[in-house]
Amino acid sequence: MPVELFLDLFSQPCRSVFLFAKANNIPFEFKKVELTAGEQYGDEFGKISILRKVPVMRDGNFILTESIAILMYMVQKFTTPDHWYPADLEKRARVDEYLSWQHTAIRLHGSKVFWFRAMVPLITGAEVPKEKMDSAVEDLNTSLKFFEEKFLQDRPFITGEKISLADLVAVVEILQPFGTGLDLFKDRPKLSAWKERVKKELGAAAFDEAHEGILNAHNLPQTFEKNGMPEFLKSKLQKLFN
Ligand SMILES: N[C@@H](CCC(=O)N[C@@H](CS)C(=O)NCC(=O)O)C(=O)O
Repeated sequence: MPVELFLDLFSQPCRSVFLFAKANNIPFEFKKVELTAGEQYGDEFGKISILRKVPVMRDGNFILTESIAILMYMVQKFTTPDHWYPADLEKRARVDEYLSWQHTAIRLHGSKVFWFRAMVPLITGAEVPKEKMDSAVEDLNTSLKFFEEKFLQDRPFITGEKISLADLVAVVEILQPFGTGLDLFKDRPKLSAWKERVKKELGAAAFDEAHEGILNAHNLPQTFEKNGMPEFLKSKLQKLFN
């Protein structure tokens, strides 16, 4: 029986799990959890995870949350090529270093910029004040500078010549704020060339499939017109940014 992956491709960690499974020909059943419709708070999903976040993986009776844990589980379970999570001590440590850093850097700041540019105006009907927006973009720019100068340097990929989990997790996070029309690649030729290499390694078709929703984030208003604006998003917004 294939593993079941509970996903919404609007979510960065879901895209990393999805793309990893695709790139490694891991058979899986795609269980859609529509976040904008609040399906993560329904009874059905509550039986899968009381954390009420995606991604979640179910392999037989074994249920696993947290994208990084899911990726590492798949690495071992499906014995994927070494470069994803190298056995070499120092290379593996580089992957671990990036995966540990990114939560409170690119993920945090990129998500904030995504919310400020795409979600807040939809939920509140008002733009985020300029100083708040500028400060969020500045934090993201600082993280991207660290990404280029410390993690990528002049290598094709974070650990060297080959793609790893670190590149995968990085690219899906960077594309989240990019999806709001903020061209983060414009004056960053190194970052841009790296993104194209990562896309090629993951497979352009799967990459485009995974990012189709987020790269059309301008269609979110229509989604909410269809589904209505869920209450949970309003309270989530308050908790996140007040
Ligand atoms: N650390 C978790 C983060 C999971 C997470 O935050 N998922 C978000 C989407 S990106 C979610 O499901 N949000 C639903 C909600 O908070 O209502 C991971 O890497 O899997």
